[in-house]
Amino acid sequence: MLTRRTFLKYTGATTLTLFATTAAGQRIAVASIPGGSLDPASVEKFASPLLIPPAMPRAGTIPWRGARSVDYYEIAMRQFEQQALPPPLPPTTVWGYGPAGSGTALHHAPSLTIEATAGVPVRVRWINDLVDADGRALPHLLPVDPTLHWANPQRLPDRHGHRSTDQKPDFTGRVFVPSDQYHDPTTQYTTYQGPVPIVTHLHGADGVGQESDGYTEAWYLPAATDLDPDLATGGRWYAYLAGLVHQRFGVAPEPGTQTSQYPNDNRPSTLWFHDHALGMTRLNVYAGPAGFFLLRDGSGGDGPIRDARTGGRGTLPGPAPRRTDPPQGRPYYEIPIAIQDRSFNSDGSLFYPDSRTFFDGVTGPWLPESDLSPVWNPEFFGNTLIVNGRVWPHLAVEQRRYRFRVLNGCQSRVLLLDFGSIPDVDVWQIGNEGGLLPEAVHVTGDLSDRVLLGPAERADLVVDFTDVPPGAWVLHNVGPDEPFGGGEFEPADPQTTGQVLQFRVGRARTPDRSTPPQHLVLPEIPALPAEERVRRVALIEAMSMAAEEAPARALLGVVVGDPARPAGGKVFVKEWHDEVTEDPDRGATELWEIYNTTGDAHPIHVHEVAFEVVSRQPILLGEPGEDHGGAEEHELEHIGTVTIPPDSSPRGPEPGEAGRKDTVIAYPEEVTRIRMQFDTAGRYVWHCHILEHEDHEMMRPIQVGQPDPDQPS
Ligand SMILES: [Cu+2]
Repeated sequence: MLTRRTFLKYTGATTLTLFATTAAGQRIAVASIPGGSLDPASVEKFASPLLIPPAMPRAGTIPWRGARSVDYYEIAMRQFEQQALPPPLPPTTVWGYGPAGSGTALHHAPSLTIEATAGVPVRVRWINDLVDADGRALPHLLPVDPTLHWANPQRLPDRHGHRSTDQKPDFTGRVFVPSDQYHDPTTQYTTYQGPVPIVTHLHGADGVGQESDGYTEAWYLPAATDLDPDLATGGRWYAYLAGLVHQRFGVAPEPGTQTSQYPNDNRPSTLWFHDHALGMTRLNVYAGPAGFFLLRDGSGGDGPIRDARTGGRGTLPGPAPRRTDPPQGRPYYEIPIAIQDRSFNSDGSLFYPDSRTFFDGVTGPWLPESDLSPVWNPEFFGNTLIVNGRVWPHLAVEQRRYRFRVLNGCQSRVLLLDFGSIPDVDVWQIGNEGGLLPEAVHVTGDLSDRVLLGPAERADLVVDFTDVPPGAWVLHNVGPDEPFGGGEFEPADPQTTGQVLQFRVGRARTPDRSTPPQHLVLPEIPALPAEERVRRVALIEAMSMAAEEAPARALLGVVVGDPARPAGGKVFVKEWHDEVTEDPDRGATELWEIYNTTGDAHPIHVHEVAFEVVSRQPILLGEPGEDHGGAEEHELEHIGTVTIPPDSSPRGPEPGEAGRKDTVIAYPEEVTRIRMQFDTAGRYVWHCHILEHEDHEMMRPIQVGQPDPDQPS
């Protein structure tokens, strides 16, 4: 038997308030998902039109060696109000990205789309403009738990008395209280109320330099007028990476900003950008900042696509919004669709839990009296779905083909999109995170009308409404309102999170010249070189020693020894601050075996690469044996073993996982194998994209090539 300390099994603790158990032991939904004071059932559905984000205006172009020029953007993150809920419900205060020169007129959450061209680098000056009208720093919209390994701009000391950013503060001798009860810093501590650390990562940027990747410890505060001089204005890696930007691109460091240059060397694909600050990504992203970054080839397309009927050029549905479009826009047949989950209060404000009690009813004691953080929740499921920033919108479509680039931008939620209630719709998946698939996958023919998307995954879909009768039809979500494990589960509440978007189908107004997806011949994708080494890593969930069935942290680790041998491989926990263990040589191709020892599926994302999904295989989990050999080199516990049963065999990737990906679902009690080539030297990360997990601390550094002697230790 496994002890709770070693391998976690979710037992439904997250859903005690939601489900009752029948006599036969089956769970049945009894209530909607808890959330803010706004009852999601009271929100009128499909009242607002879907916002199709226009293209982000450039600040200019810059001559650049080798390339024709660089597309240059200045993008500020600001706080503003947005009508996320349908009127007359009140607007919501959110954060979002927008052009720095336009106030907040062009700000939105998610933001306007960056349109990029392969081979033409994009340079962005990202500005932390979370300040009020007088330039004073704004506090976070949401409760920041100060007990995680997080940005920590106050440099609160750790348990060794060491004062630094990017560490886990020690609150010995103090007790957690909500901010409105906080009055005595010698005996109490509370949520962080100071200026907000941010750093932007372009998710899916392959071959990006470390100086531009948005390293999680390279956050920065706004250049506010009232900054406390005791605060660090940037994270541990901020100055070093800003120095590299200066060297490589000639852009001098400037407080409150981050300059990134994306080479756009990867295949045409659907990328997105979002915040990545250490230990607070879940909160920063929930507040709104995210946007699409669409990379196209030099002709505005996706590489050489042919029509099998003629052998000539094939065409995908379009156009998408362009920078040159008139302000009122045009008819668009290529539309990005970001699906996110949020809960609201009746005043329109975003709801996010301000206490761990919300998650599983545990009432403490909290750190430092136990191992439980007072505010962090192990997962979060919003009780509404927003699409491109609006709750349950509608989209008027014609009886023709559309291209939808769908992003799961949720916190913890795995989506299982279901087209099954749209009569005679024909759906094909043509791409994923890494660009077009080698061949189109027939979703309505071969995949039971369903598309599975873990957090941060993308699906490029051609949806053909040609034969759909005029009328209003709903795209459903039948994924779970709780952690996804890949097996049987209760689908999302059909009244709320079970609905995504309504299509209002009308007659075609223009001829459809796009190639029917069954006739598409998509570009070949060269296979990666054979791997030079196999690296074994682990996904781990640590349970609290203080409370029953209460997850305390999500973690990564390493596996030592070959799990295919009878003795199995030993699993060791690695925390964020532990020495780097994932250290590929520059240019090396590696096969990573990701051993999931937890009870849930985790969407695993690796920065800087586009990988191949190779296979998955069941594993057996075991308790640590008597032999602790090998433990000396790993400071933390040997928490268990993983073994590949001799009678099991690997299975290949799912149809939508062909080609290249940057995020992959690792199922419980399985090893997931991915192959990737690390082309660019520097410091990056790999992590779970369940944002609550990533923050505490299911994330580890990657060091590609030799570390620079000048880089932070
Ligand atoms: Cu996870």
